[in-house]
Amino acid sequence: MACPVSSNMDMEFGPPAVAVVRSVPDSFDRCLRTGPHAPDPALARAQHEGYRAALAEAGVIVVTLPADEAAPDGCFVEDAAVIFGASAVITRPGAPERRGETAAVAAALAPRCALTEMPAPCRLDGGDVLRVGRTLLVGLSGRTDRAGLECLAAAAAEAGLVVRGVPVAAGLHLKSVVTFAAPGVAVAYGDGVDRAAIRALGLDVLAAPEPAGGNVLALGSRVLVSAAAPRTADMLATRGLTVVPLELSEIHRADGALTCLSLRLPRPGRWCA
Ligand code: CIR
Repeated sequence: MACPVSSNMDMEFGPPAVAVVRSVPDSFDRCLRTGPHAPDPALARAQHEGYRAALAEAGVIVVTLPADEAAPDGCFVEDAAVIFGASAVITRPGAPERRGETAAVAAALAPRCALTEMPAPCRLDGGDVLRVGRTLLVGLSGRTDRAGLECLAAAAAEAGLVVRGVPVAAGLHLKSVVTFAAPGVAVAYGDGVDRAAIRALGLDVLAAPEPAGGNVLALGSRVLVSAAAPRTADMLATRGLTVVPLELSEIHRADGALTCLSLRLPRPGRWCA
């Protein structure tokens, strides 16, 4: 179902047509992480299955790439590309350990989008790119630098999109702490990102009460929310959204969340979160 547009847009928001995901490897317990507890790969795999099922229930075609044991963080496909619609950029991930993940993602996207590859020394993770209409807000984080932003901006301009930068003072990525929830509405956790930059996109910014509430995945009138953020879920439900809670404990242990587990391709003429 398409939803009304918000103010900076001349395209309608809607759920994605297709989501590309990648299975969780047995090596997931060797992922990059900042917390003390390694994730359990088997439980993470079950949670990943729940995520795929939630996408499918929302009418999204789910394309699942096989796990690669040499890529412990490979299930976080969002970081490997930025999709504009008919075209996409394959990123140069900010963490050197993750650069081997992009080839499989590029191969999966090649039949669906015209691809360009971000050259060295640019660094950019897709988790730092928040799309709202024709604007891409790019987080300047520990993973994404100014050169990555400028490289993305050049490719985005060809797709009719504009790029703006915003410093990320806390959190792994921009979308670790702020995401689009519904037309006109974003959720943000903490003060690591200047909310004026989000409001400048024409969005109201709702304060997420829990850290896991800063990353939700908007799928039309439905929104996926971590089960670790029940108050954020209630807040979004009072806005009339259909909230789908998902268990993600092992994904969070790897510093991941909802958006980073998929690459979403919009329906023709629409944009998606
Ligand atoms: C990493 O540190 O790169 C992974 N363990 C987590 C990546 C999460 N990706 C994302 O939020 N876009």
